[in-house]
Amino acid sequence: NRGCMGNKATAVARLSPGMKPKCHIKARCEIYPRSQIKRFPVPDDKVPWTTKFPEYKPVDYTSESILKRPVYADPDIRTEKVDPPLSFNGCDGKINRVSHMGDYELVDGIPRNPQGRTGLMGRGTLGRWGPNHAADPIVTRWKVDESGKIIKGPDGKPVLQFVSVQRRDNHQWALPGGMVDAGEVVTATVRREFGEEAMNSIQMSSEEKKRMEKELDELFATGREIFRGYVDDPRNTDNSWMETVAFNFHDEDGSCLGKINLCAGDDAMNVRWTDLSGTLDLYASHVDFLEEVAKFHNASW
Ligand code: RP5
Repeated sequence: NRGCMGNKATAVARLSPGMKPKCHIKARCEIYPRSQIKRFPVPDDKVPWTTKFPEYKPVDYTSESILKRPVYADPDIRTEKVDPPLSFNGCDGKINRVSHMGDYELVDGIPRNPQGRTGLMGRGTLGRWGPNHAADPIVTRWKVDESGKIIKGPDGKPVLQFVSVQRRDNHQWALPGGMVDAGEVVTATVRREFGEEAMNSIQMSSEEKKRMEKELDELFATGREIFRGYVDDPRNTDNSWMETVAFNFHDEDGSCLGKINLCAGDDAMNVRWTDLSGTLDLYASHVDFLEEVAKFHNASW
């Protein structure tokens, strides 16, 4: 049953033309995030499951905090009998286990990363077996000088700016995205996460929150889907991985964003406007989404 409640993430990978899924790199980072666990090294040519790799012995790691079963985490299906079994490639009530990349394989009942080997099995710090769904807002405006004239980049094209946050867990700059809550639609996730991470809505009074919701209405009314699929996230494992839907909310004349007060909150320690450019170094595969945004607006890259 694909008719998941809430999250309308579906099984179709909608990569824009020319945006081929790349071989994952960050999902093979040497040391697994927030641990001292070393991944089994996987050379580029051994990433696809279809390539034989008899010496492959991935490290088995699921963090203590995930094994303690916070609300968003699945049971350990390798050690516990789960009845009824988790509905992989389908939905468990409000939990969406459908991949944007199409059906994923199950090996001995355990999902297998559709992008290939990562050097680590288990769930690492991810809660779900299989896809862990997120959503990312890409809020953009043109960069202007004091007189309001749009500034051009070295390639002569106008420069776009986007709202970036500095992640508290690894201090890397990233899009202010986050996990889709059970039953939540992705369009609600992007708006909620933007509020929490880039406007610090969690610390607002109900009055301030109401005002913020109004300010965000206009900006979030027209979003364009930029990317839907696998994220090359350093937390990915052979059995659990991140997927996202990224939307671009563009304020052409700066009128919506003029009213918005950026303030870091929740998992973000800093927030700022950052110029789009091919030299950006961002968390996971966020740079790839921004390149698409630059192309769409014919902006400097
Ligand atoms: C990335 O992790 C997604 O693109 C999204 O930005 C983020 C969601 O995870 P948390 O920020 O909630 O840790 O893969």
